Amino acid sequence: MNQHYLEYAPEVKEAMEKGQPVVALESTIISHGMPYPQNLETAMEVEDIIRKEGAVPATIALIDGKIKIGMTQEELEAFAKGDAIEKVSRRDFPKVLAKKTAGATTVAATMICAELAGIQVFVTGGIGGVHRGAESSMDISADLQELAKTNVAVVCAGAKSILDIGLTLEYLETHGVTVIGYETDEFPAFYTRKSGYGVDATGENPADVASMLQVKRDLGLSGGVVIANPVPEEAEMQKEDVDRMIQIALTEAIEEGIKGKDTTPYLLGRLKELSDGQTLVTNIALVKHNAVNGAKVAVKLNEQGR
Ligand code: PSU
Ligand code: MN
Repeated sequence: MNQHYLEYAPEVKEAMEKGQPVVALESTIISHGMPYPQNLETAMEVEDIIRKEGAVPATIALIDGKIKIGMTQEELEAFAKGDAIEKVSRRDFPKVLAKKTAGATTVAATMICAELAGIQVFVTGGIGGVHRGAESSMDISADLQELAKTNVAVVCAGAKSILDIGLTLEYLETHGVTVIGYETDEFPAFYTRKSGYGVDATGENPADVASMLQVKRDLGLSGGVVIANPVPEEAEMQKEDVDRMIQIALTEAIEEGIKGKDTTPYLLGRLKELSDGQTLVTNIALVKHNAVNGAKVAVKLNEQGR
């Protein structure tokens, strides 16, 4: 692999040289997942949470022909404000890097970059999945393919019910992706703590989660792991409210002819409007909570790996 595509922020480089735990973060959530200025505030707060837990954050993006492993304050601001920032998944690397444009990395793309950089733990909000109606649209997020093959543990709050959660879990099972519930035996549904679906294993605490990741590493089992961490109770939404708004947003998306990579940002934006901003408040709370627990896991994994 040509390491010259990778450009490390000084903080990240130093941490890696010293063998300290590093946690990857995505940039699509900044450019396409949340509005300004909440996106910028959240990105900075999440980085600080990770530092407080004793790990080093590396927010990942494609800028000027390079894969940035750790972004500067100016870059974070540009990605938060920018409207010319492309949403980058696996298929977009050749174009965006060769043409030296700016790209925000999705879960799939961030996993690719994290693996190239040797980062084992990645914190985000929610993963993409099998969309409802995928029988006809064939809309299955590239995030799932990436989890099937790329060796990074993804800490998230489960999958939103804009997706078909049952089919998403079937897909992960088929591809051998372990789904760990963080202190829960139920797969969380992003805005709510419960989905009605179980997980493959419960991680009782950070060390317990890290020990499962360690076994996977020892055996050389390739592919990702989902660490599903439910939204904190105080920030959880009512299932009936979420279901009702999702129905409206999905119907509108079909009416408006929204397709492909525009679907997820469109639905997130509409849910925020329909909920008078409540989905955004919940989204921010769950990302921060993921940062706390993801960093704890990265710290334990780093200790065990020594
Ligand atoms: N879920 C969110 N916020 C987000 C995303 C998902 O709550 O910003 C982003 C992530 O970057 C994820 C991507 O990888 O959407 C999935 O998009 P798609 O469904 O087009 O694969
Ligand atoms: Mn899609």
